[in-house]
Amino acid sequence: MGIRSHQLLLLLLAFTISTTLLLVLSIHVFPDQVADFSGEVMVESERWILGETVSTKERLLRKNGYYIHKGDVAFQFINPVEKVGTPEEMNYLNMERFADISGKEILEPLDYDIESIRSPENPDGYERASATIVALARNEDFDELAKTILSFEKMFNAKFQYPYTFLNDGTFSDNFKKGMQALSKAQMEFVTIPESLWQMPPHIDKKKAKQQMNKLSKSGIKYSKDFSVNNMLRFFSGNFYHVPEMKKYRYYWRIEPKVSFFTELKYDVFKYLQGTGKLYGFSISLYDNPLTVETLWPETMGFLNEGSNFQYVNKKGSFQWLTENQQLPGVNAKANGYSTCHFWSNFEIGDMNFFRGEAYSLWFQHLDTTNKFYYERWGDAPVHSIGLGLFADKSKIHWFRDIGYFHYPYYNCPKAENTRGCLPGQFSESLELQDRNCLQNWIDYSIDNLNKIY
Ligand SMILES: Nc1nc2c(ncn2[C@@H]2O[C@H](COP(=O)(O)OP(=O)(O)OP(=O)(O)O)[C@@H](O)[C@H]2O)c(=O)[nH]1
Ligand SMILES: [Mg+2]
Repeated sequence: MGIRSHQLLLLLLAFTISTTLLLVLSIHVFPDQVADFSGEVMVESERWILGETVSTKERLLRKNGYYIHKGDVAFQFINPVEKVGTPEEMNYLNMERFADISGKEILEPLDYDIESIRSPENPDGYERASATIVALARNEDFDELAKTILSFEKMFNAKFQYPYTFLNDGTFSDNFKKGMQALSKAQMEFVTIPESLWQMPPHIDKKKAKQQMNKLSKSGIKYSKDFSVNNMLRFFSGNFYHVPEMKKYRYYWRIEPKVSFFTELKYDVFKYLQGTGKLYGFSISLYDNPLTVETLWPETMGFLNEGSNFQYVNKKGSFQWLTENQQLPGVNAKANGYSTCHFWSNFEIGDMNFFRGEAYSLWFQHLDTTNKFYYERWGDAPVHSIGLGLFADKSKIHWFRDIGYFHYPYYNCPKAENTRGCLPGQFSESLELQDRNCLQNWIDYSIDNLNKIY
């Protein structure tokens, strides 16, 4: 029995309607599945969806937030957790989310067997990790640094006695040395930094540097006439781990004058990093003044696009945190695509092998050749942060949420039974500074499961 022509027509009509329906459904109801197609079919369908021509690079950038190819590396903020609002609303939303998180009582990291790295009964025979507590200071910093050390000893180091390395571009006085040694039973080394690692490189145009720093100082940015601030920032960016006395060690904990610790720690933080394979720990994350890093991001892109440098980028990097542009879009624009979010470097616990490694070293050398540690006043905090954000797996960067800490004017303060003297969740005493906090962006874009860590 043959099919009649009107039956054939009906069949054809039904087929056309169902395929159109399927196409519409696949685009609107299952957009991810569509986005997972590869090749020209995808590009064609996306053209259809967006009504515009989209190159493969553009498509991947919009999908992943990064495009990493030889000579062609780009990053883009793609709003992965779909936060919507004006900058003010975004600030408020982030504050609320952060307050929620801070309301949870925590104690120690959950992603490691902390019992296996408890403080010893007697620190004398303790087998320590390869680590040092490092402080850069001048003789006149003695009083303020002594207060830090007293607080640090009480909260952590009296139990472990990790050795201290004091660094200075000048010479430490006998009073400084004797006074410090009286504060702790731990070993102490007092080091004069080799000039080659500290001094302004000879090819810097001093007149130009002075003009640039004068300009910045009018915007309230701290600098010193003798360029010691620039020397210090460059030293911490790319040289502190090359000081011969530092080369003995793998891990460091940086401390500073005028900081406070509020948490009594009962585990070895260095062994925590070592055991988890983590590379870096921070306590506070905030936006920077974009005037000091106007071209740090473009110069970095220049490096990544040279030769085979694209290969150094870690595909699991913290790209969204580095490129976020919702809370302070003006800051991102002035910094040419860099959010300016950084780990505040007056507190750092890290693995110096990361900084000594090929990716970070070559990138730092590239940055150094631009002379912009002196012409723009790049800081060690954004330099460390961009380096880590690009070359390290984000899961290897640890927010030491449990360590209560203060460096004027910002806090990290957990709600924890072993933390006293700070207000849980407080970022700053000044309400006006609240929008400087970008820790919530770190939590949203770089931590897969916060509850697994604390
Ligand atoms: N030896 C030496 N140490 C320095 C010099 N400049 C800064 N430091 C130290 O480097 C660290 C950072 O300097 P700070 O003045 O605290 O810089 P900052 O944290 O950006 O600024 P503050 O907000 O004032 O603390 C501190 O440990 C200082 O003691 C210097 O020229 N020589
Ligand atoms: Mg300081």
